[in-house]
Amino acid sequence: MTHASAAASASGPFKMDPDWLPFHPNPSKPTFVPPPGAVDAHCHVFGPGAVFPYAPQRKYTPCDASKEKLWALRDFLGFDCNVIVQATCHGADNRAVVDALQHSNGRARGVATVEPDITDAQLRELDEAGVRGVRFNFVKRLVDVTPRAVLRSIAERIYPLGWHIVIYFEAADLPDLFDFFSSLPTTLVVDHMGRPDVTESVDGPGFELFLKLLRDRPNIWTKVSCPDRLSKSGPPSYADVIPFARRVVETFPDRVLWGTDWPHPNMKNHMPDDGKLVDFIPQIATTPVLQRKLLVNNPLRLYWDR
Ligand code: 0GY
Repeated sequence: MTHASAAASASGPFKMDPDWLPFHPNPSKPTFVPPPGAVDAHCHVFGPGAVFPYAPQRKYTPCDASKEKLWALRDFLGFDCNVIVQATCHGADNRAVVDALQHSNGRARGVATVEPDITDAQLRELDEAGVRGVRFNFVKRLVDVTPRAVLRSIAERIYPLGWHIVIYFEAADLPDLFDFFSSLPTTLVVDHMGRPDVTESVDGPGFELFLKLLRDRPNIWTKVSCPDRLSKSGPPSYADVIPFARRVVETFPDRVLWGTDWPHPNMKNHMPDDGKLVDFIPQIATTPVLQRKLLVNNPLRLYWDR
């Protein structure tokens, strides 16, 4: 796969942030071959800004990252399907995700961001396009805080559709959010293992609280994704993240998902090689049975049950 990073910029009236790192121009071919039907269950599309404008309230302006580039990466890495998660730079305007879903030949599902005043007809349209969840974001550098009462009202609206809620927060905020998450009615999917501090012990109190959340609540899943965001030891092996992800995969094998996080928004110290991220998978899911659950059975159950 080749696409010049020089071509990776925002389009239309948008200029990507000066410190923005574009996605890897030429990822390596992974050694690990994903099982047939494998799903990249966390990735994004950005714009193109000329067609799908970035939101006025966004906290960053990325490079464009089109659905065509995402499909090319999917094929190159040996995956069959994608779950495209609405990125905060598009606010609650889900048109770029919906467009990608509608052009995926059924090989993509989506997670949207919605406002509480969305109508039932609009929710049904998203569902018909392939949306199966909404995302609640608690990371303050990405979004302004939405009151919990508003989030709860959205949760109650989407529950009858059988959708789930993807939640993104940082480990330091979990004590405050724990009871709120426990009280939500739907399946929840925690992004990136709740962003643990991997300089702490995998048996330490911070990660134990996260494990307790999943132990206490069988409706809570997690993505064992983004070693590149969590690691202090760095690429290409992200060795310090392995014990955390492996613990989660082995303890909750039927409630884990994996994703590339392409095009890797807001990476500041390096841009991961997507091929190396795929080679991380057998380090954390060490048997073919665990790999099949992580990459095929679990995402199919959550996103392709209809
Ligand atoms: C991720 C992580 C990030 C960004 C977003 O929607 C987003 O803007 O999710 C981040 O900056 O940590 O999961 O893509």
